[in-house]
Amino acid sequence: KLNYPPNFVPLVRLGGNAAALLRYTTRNNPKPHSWTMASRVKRVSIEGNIAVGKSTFARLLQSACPDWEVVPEPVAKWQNIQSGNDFELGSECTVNNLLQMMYANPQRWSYTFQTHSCMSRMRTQLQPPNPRFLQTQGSTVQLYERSIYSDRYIFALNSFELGSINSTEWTIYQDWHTLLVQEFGNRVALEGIIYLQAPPQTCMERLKIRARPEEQAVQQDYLDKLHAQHERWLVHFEPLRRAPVLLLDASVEFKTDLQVQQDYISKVHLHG
Ligand code: UDP
Ligand code: D5M
Ligand code: MG
Repeated sequence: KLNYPPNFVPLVRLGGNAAALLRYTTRNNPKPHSWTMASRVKRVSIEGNIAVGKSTFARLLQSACPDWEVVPEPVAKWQNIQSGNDFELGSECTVNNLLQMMYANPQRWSYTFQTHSCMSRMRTQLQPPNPRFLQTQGSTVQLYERSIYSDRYIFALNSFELGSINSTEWTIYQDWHTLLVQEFGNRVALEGIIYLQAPPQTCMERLKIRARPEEQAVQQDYLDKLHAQHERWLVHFEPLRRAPVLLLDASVEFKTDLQVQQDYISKVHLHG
């Protein structure tokens, strides 16, 4: 028998998101906001090529909009996969860097990487907002760096086109991805996308400045392909037109130029 707290009202008919959020707010706050307030969550993702400046832009938005919940990309988790931690049996804990394994041997590790990154993003997108960010008026905004959609329509697709995942793996990937999106549909749907667009050469320069060890072998050619995938997906792909895409020119130095920052932040506000 399920033991609901006294103020829990099952709202199953409102859908998964509603029920999950209510459970969350009920558990964390004995006097939850009215349901209609808590249910208005806007999920927005920042998309763009590797090293275009997504994390930098997310940090800018976080300081400009402190009431928005900015959820970072779980890249540190991919660099730190712990296995064999069954201490009771005395086995050693091994730490694997899946990001490095994928770049070192894409044929062997790309499918594994895609399953892991998509599951971690799915988990992120299903997270109800931290009560700290729940708004009593207007919408609660959750901002992600990339999404379960770019995982599929940019990276997994690209891996398949490059031959790093084979046609059997691609079929299996699409099968479970479609099922997850169908099942969790309204709990993961994006309300909008911010597309940071820049020539792949600029991304290569920034990738070198950042100097993440795992990415040392990344070639210009790979960023060119990812750029083409972004353009195909965010500029030309019909079904996405339902989620408005705000295109920002990331080739300019927005990290240091305060005027550009102000302009982009006001565009984000105008858009939303
Ligand atoms: N960067 C920069 N100018 C910009 C934006 C970013 O020099 O206008 C640098 C940033 O400091 C970092 C690198 O580019 O060293 C990649 O940025 P970030 O990690 O934000 O990129 P992401 O991979 O998250 O898109
Ligand atoms: O992305 C973080 C790093 O992770 C960068 O090297 C790209 C890689 N990445 C992220 N998602 C995927 C998927 N789904 N497949 C393959 N590689 C991926 P950054 O752009 O630096 O924030
Ligand atoms: Mg980043």
